[in-house]
Amino acid sequence: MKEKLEQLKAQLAQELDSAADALSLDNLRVRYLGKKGQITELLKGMKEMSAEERKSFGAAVNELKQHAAESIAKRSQELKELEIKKEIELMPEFDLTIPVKEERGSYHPITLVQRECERIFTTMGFNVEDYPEVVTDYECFEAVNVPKDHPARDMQDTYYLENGELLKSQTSAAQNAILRKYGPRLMEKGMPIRAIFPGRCFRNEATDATHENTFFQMEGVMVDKNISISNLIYFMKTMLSEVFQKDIKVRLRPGFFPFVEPGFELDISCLICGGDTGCPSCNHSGWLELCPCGMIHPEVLREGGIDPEEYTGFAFGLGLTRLAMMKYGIKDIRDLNSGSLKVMSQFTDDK
Ligand code: FA5
Repeated sequence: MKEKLEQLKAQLAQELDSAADALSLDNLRVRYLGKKGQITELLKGMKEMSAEERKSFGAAVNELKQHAAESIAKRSQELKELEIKKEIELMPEFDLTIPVKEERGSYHPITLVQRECERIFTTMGFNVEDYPEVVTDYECFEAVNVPKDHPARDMQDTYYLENGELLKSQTSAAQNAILRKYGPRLMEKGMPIRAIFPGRCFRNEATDATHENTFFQMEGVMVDKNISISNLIYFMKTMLSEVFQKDIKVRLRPGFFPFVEPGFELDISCLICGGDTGCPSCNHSGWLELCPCGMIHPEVLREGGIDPEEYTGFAFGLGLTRLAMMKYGIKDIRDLNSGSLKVMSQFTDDK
């Protein structure tokens, strides 16, 4: 029996050498160590042996079994390494010293100004909120004091969906949700509501150098006890001087929006023509409507669950796309949606 074990061991060594891939190695394992494998079969002959013989033979078979398992594992590892070596040899040669062609993309100018505005407002304690692009008539209009049939609806030619919902025509659509979200905290802890909510807006408009049918706004609200127009003017001034990093001419004039009282139009002097001559980028007026704003109408506060007798607040609707135009000197707003890499690649993100 001892010779039989030696013979099996030698035979295994030979077959292992010639097993050239994982499949033949697995077949080999089954032939030796499987339920009906040659080593397993050896144990079956032990029934006829004496107790003494059984003990020593059993130990020898177990030793062979362990040897076989280890040799198969070792061969499997060798085969894997051989496989990797082969793959490496087949790889095309490359020269590590050739300089890399650095063609990196850049962020879109609107993304850049949006991030800049978010940075400015978050340092002043504002939260940044996200809001869906498809909203209900209630969110976009009724909740902000624009009931059905109100003439102010004509100011925005809205895209309606077949299910009655609409593509957000103004970021004001999020005002009610924001007031409801932060209002309870305001009342419990006496903390102001301070939030900005940038978003894409859609209007069925004829396009020109300053009008697109798809553009970005960034709405902001602040509500607390004793908020006044001076707070509004302070935040608008801070935002503009931080964005432009230089003095720019600003004009505040009365403006009508049903969700604010009083309401203002905040225009900036056109930075394309300098504001003196007028150009297509400012509709030849020298001024660009940038950020209407005002004190939140009591009805809007009430609809948002806030008592207008106790609290006041301001809101603004910054035209982010127009801000990007002015900041980067882009003469025509349509270039921003053109998808032209030639135009966009001028604005590298160094943030
Ligand atoms: C509004 O949308 C109001 N919801 C803003 C507001 C919010 C007022 C809170 C008061 C309080 P308006 O339609 O004027 O207002 O748009 C606001 C700004 O968005 C404009 O000043 C302009 O900068 C930008 N904007 C409006 N329409 C377009 C357009 N078609 N293309 C590009 N920018 C636009």
